[in-house]
Amino acid sequence: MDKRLLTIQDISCVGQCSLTVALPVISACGIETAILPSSVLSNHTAGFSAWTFRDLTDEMPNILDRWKKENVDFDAFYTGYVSKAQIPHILDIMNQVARPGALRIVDPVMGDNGKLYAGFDDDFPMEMRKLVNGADIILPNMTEAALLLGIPYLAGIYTQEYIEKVLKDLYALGAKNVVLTGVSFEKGKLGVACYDGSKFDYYFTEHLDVAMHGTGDVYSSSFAGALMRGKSIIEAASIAADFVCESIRQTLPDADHWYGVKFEKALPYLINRLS
Ligand code: PXL
Repeated sequence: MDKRLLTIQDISCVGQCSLTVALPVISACGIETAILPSSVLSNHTAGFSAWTFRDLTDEMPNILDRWKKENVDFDAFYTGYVSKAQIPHILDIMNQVARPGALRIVDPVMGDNGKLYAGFDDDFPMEMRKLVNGADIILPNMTEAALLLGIPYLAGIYTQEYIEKVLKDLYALGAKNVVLTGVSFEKGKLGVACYDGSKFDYYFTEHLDVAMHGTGDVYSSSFAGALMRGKSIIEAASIAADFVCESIRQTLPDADHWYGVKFEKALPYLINRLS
């Protein structure tokens, strides 16, 4: 049977993030992608002056009920930007409409550059731990790692010893695999560190020194798509890193394009890497 993935995150109508990234990217990987919108915003919250927000928590149990009656189930769940109140509903969904061996891929979307995104309270990271515990793979950036662990956020270049301690501490929160993004051991190189409880894996790319929104969602979506296509965790983590770089390269010529990356133009590259 072909694989079917459910992704749970917001619809930011404009802004090249969350579901407007996950749906096209994972579909382009050849994987049937079902969506559960956690909320609808006019645009994302990082850089626009304001936004509208419609919470959809109340629909979650209704939708789950329908799916159970229709025998709808999934091979994988991939969660992104969600709220505190949604976490128990998401756990219900993962428990009740899973095919045998279904994967739980959790991007603990909470913040970037050392700060929580607007709209999340300081107690959110403790709730997010409930999604992390029991996940097959978590994909935090360095900010989200610090928030989950309750440690200060450090920017810049890290020692291997520091990164491996962070990976072990994240693993101890109950995730079977940790894929940590935004890792750098030397100037000019940026990448990802993976830990499965016994061994560490690394992959680095050229550090394109520009800050662009939505790259975390482009990363996690392409990781999920590649993993569902049968790639190993380190292969999927590497393909996703290269796809983000290619998306940034496609965006650089347009200096006015500030709110996201032009991942659409990089999709042929991603498809090529998977074939
Ligand atoms: O890219 C993460 C993200 C997702 N959804 C919303 C956001 C952000 C980042 O700011 O605001 C609504």
